[in-house]
Amino acid sequence: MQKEYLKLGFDPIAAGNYMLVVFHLVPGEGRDLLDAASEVAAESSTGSNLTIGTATEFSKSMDALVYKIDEAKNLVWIAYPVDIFDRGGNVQNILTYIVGNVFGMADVKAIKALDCWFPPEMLKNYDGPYTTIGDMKKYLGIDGDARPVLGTIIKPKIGLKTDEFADVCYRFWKGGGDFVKFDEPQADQVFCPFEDAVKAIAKKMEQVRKETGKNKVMSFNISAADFMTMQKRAEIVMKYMEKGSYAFLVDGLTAGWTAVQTARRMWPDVFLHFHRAGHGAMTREENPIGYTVEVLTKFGRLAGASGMHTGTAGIGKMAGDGDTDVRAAHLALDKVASGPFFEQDWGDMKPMCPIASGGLNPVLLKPFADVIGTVDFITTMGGGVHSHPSGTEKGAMALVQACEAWKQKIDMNEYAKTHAELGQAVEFYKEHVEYTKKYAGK
Ligand code: CAP
Ligand code: MG
Repeated sequence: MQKEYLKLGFDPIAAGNYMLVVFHLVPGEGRDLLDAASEVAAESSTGSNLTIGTATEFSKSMDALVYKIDEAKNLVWIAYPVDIFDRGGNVQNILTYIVGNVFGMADVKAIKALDCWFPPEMLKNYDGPYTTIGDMKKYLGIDGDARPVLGTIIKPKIGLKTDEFADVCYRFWKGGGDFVKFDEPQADQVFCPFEDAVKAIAKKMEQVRKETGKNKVMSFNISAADFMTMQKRAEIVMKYMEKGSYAFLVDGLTAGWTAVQTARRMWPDVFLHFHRAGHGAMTREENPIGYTVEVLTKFGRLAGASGMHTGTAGIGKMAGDGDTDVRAAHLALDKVASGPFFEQDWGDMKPMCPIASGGLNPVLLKPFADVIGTVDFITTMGGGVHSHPSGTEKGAMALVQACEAWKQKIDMNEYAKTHAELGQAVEFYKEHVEYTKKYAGK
């Protein structure tokens, strides 16, 4: 037991200048909850497994403090002095403390960060989003239109050659879709070199803009092996594409938080799209070690992503609990929003928009839009558009029609009777997607 790190009853919010974390914690062999909690507080702040002789009065003032526990639920509340964090607004540094070594400690059998809270004075030191979905909607000319941004992901996930890739983008935009994204592994592959893809997409975007009179957006994955290459790819996009017509996608967990913040700081006026591939290892309900979707989403906003995948509220293909995803979406968007334990006031930090993706199709737009409680999100349907029986363009039209029906509060099945592409989608997805059945009937 490291008593130095225990201060039950202490009020860190009144004291000010503490970031708070609630952990679910199962002690290791021979440890009780308070004991294990003190070890976690030590390891995730100033200490080690032994009381060190080199500690000073000042260093002890930087100790993380266990200020509350709930034995029955295996919960511990730990307060972190904000001065221990890198003062360069560095998200990676915070995570290295609170979800770093503690995951590997023998003193704990399970540990999961369930929620966190940032004090107002701390928020000022982090970038937060600069470009928002509001800017994107303005560019798309839909800022007055109470609806989400309608998007797709190029599928197959990988393997299309340059012109094939650009053609799928064109067909989705021609069908009325707003937004296309690279799939998360699409980068600079031999069969679809990055610069060639950008040039081909730029041409197709120009063509569809002439044909439809509408602006469109493309989210290019600039994740790369190093920042110099990330920068090169970003510069290629900026060379060929009109400002506003592109977003930068970063695979935030596999490329890393520094990649996310580098993109945010180098190109603040470009929509920064945080794809969270790999998050399941930390966030899945059944994982005893990790952090929640809410915690991940809070750090995405702190780091300055303009939009982040936050799940489909249990309506799509990915595992995930509906309430969690809805909470995460509002933690991303709202000025004040509740996580599982804390209410976070983001002050004047701009909103980050939820990006809903994963097994969605036009039939699922309404149930998702109804449950998420905002129109400020981007929906990206990959399989749910490119598997439409009449192809991508009709798949996009079905998505647009599903959105029109939803906006006008017309029953989708009614609307489908006079909108063939949606009609086909309803029939097809009801047949081929198990979880769509229960929505197709309504
Ligand atoms: C969805 C997707 C997304 C995941 C991400 C995929 O494709 O492109 O990357 O949904 O999950 O590769 O599976 P579909 P999340 O539309 O074809 O399902 O948004 O939960 O991070
Ligand atoms: Mg994907």
